[in-house]
Amino acid sequence: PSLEKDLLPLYFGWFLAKRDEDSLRKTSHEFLEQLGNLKAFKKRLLAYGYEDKHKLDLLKHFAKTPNILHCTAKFCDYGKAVGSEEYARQEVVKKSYSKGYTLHITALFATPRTVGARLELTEEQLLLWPLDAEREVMPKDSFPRGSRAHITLGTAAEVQDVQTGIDLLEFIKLQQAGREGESLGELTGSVAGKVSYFDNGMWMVNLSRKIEVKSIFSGYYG
Ligand code: 2AM
Repeated sequence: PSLEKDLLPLYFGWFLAKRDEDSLRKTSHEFLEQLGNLKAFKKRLLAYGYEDKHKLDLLKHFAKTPNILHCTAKFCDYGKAVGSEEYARQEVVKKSYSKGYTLHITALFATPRTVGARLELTEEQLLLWPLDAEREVMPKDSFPRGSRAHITLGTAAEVQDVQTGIDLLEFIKLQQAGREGESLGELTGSVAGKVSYFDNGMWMVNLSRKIEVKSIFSGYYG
């Protein structure tokens, strides 16, 4: 046994392969462009803090985009976050490290704060999902495991990345309460699907064809 402790990363997660990352960035632009051009969206600009439809460019609104597109599995904060050592010590985490995984994107969503992709984790991927991932940010509600799984695609200035998963759980909470959202049109092409509106500037498109992206499970130490 070594006396030295393993270094813990800022977070463990699935990192998109370069080619799929480039293509998902394009898909994200396409989503924001089509969403921003919807008549229904233009009528509901106030939620985004704009009164004049000529002033809102969604691509500019989400000023920050992550350097590396990924789905965070466990945020460790180099070991400062609760449960990081226990997480890293798990056999399944060690054995999955640097293995390839296909991620399944089922929906894209935008709120005044964040834009993201909703993921449907496989049974195998759920083994790497922390038991308290949902409770950690929304302790008062209960969600199926993996509900928070997402890829942050962008955030508005002053908004932290961690907000994307909170926004996603907000959508799911409404859906669990039986709210389907208002059906307000369809997007086409690579982002084809029905658009639902959930008040307060919360938009989601359920993709007619899931988007698959290749990824590698690893740690980010930057
Ligand atoms: P994200 O997973 O929603 O994109 C580095 O900050 C990464 O860790 C980001 O990808 C960020 O959000 C995620 N992150 C930051 N704080 C977190 C937290 N408290 N819980 C889970 N993930 C967090």
